[in-house]
Amino acid sequence: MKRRAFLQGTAAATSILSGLANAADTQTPPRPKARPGSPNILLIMTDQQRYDCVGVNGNPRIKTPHLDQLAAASANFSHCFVQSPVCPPSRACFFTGRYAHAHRNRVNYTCLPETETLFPQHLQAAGYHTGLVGKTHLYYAYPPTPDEARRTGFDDVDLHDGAGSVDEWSDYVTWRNAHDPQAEVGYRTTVQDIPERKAQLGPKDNPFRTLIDAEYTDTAWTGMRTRARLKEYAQSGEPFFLFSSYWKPHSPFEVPAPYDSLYNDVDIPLPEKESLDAIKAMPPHVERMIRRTELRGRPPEHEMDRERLQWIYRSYYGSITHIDDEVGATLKTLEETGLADNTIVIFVSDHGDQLLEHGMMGKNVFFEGSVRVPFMMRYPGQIQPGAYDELVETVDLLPTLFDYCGLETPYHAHGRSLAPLLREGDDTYQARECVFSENIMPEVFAGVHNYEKGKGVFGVRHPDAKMVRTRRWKYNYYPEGHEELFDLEKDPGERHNIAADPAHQATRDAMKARMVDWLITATETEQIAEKWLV
Ligand SMILES: [Ca+2]
Repeated sequence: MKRRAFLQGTAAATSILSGLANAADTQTPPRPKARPGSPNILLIMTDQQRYDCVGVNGNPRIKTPHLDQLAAASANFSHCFVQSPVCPPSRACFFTGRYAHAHRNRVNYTCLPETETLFPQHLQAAGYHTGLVGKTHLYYAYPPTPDEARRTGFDDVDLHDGAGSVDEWSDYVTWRNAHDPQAEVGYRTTVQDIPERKAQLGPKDNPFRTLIDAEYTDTAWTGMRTRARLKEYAQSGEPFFLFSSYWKPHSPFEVPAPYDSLYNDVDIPLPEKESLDAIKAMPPHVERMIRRTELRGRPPEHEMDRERLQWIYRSYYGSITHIDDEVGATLKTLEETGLADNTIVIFVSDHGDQLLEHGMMGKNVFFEGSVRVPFMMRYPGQIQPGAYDELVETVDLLPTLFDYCGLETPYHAHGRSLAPLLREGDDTYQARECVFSENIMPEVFAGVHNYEKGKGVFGVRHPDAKMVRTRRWKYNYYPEGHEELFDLEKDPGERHNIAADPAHQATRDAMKARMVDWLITATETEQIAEKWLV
């Protein structure tokens, strides 16, 4: 090496090393400038909100005026399906653009492999500033601390992953302890949990009312912190991605005044009562999910008192209206700060809630109540507003956003960009013929942990179940050959399993072939290198 070149090399090496040392000191790796004109992204997510629990989605009773207004200016999708009907697996699908069997974060409170890259990390690398407010349920390591949230790609973290056991790492709980004059009231406590209050409940009093004032709830805090971040970002002028993630309307259905009484005079239609015979006729994996409370020695959920169920519906609706008010205030802030025109706003939920359809509460199953979610996306001038009934998957969000940001979609992502569909005059979008979902329905939900490898729990094998759905048909496969086939045109309530009906064998076989095709091809890009070693 010539001396001059050696010196230059040494200087460059010293400069790189000092850069690395500085980066290590400040914890902020050097970041490139974002492309001029890059759009901002505001992703608003609720937890466990059904598709049909937004007014504009055909529900005449629920009050969601701000979401209805957002939908009118957005592409509002009627057939968006989550790729796994439970929090962390579903969220990991949104954030990696990959199916759950590929990213392998399969059940609650398990962790994402560190080989998976989440889209805030990609956006950081493209010069974006990133922020989280509320719940992530995404982590490489447990517990879910604010530092762990930073590691998943968020520069600014206001964390509330709270589900009781993780409250010690919640920024919301810390904030409430400092500000709420009634901080001693448990944030999931409802009036029915307090014997003297329960005794005073009249027929028009909601037993799910929380004693916390609305302004100190996690819903209000999430809205408030979202708006504070938007104001900061408007000042900085950097392009941003902000994840505004509400914990509600997730059970246990606590709801503050005045939202607790908003639906007092409304009789919300309840699902018909499921018979034990009908539940026993379902695949054993689904039956166990529905009857899991009995396995814990509690009363059967499917026999829940109808009046209690009516209050649950009123409380669930009340929580959604509360979120709607916060979303309305947030959209107003977006206007007032001048950010609205260059910000993509997405509203979506991570999965639904059965709300006693088919005899069960919660999710984890493939019925429409669990897998179909509200999904709307607004981007003034770029997205043609309207009702879209195409079948879409939540893994499509990542490539869609990357399309709008002018970024290359990561090689390992599985979704397809919706941008050509949403662009006026572009007919290049290839509609999906079917959508997929998958889930391990773990024994932890049954409250029993005596899983035996290869044998399951009480003789039911640990079920990794799969769903494939076209416009008309839904086919579900469970271990050891258990199947369901529903004709959604004739049987939208999914009450008649026709998988064994001789008249429908050709359809069943065709759906099963779709499922197998998906399983053997969904991750194929991971096996193909740009240059083959031959
Ligand atoms: Ca969830």
